[in-house]
Amino acid sequence: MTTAPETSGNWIDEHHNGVRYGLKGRVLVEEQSDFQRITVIDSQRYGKGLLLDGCWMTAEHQERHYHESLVHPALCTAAAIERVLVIGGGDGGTARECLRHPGVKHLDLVEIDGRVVDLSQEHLPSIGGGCWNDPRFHLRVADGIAWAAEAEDASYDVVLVDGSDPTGPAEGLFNRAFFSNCCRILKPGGVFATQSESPEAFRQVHIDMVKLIRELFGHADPLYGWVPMYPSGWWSWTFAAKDGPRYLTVQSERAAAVAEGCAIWSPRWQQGAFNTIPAFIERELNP
Ligand code: SPD
Repeated sequence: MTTAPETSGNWIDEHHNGVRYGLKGRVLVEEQSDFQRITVIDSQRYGKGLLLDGCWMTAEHQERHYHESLVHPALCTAAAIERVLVIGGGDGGTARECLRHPGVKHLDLVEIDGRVVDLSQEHLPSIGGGCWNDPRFHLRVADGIAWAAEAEDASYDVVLVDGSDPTGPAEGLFNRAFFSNCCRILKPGGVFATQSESPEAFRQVHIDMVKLIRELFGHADPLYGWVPMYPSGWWSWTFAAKDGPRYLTVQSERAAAVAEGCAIWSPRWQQGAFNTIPAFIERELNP
């Protein structure tokens, strides 16, 4: 194994609850948009990366942990996948993974901050890949909370929430009103998924989210994986459906269409990731 030589540059850290999570690199862009502070960096270990309000969002050489974990468990298990809604996800990584599924015919990506899209396209083009020019892809620079509130009942097969942490512009992506609308706009047989924070660094937020989503949809379970630069590195995504825990059963034809191009996700990985629920969380969720 070779180790990259130490380069000059500064430590760029996310600070959370008395711990810092950092990469060595240099800042390429630092700006205040209408919604948040956006930082684009070039790091020694993971290539170019993005922070919002000082929190890690993505980086070129580890983004697949996050995007594959959010997308394929939903896209491989929903009854149909023709119409997909992505709320947040302005770097394009979630849309890119969705559009690898040939069954997706129409994808709305609703991102509140157009500067996240512009800067991702300019500095992190590999993350969105071909999504920006895919005829199935529709970029809506708009508030995802309002979009979900105004969308028609049963209008999407899959709803994915790729927001940031529950402070700042993403705060409203964690509450009852928002999740109720996500449930309402999901078609029968549809699957909902959201990033659901760290079971270690955001333990109570994580547990409260899973409980709330389960109450509203009827069925919801967290899946556990890793995003090395996020707080604690240990992360979760929560999947929900109204007609039973269909997100547990992978459709083999869908899986076959994407598995070879995945670095992390596979049907076996998915089964294991749902099963690695830590005992203390299982006790809280199933008292
Ligand atoms: N602490 C990070 C929470 C997850 C943020 N979403 C990442 C965006 C990647 N598309």
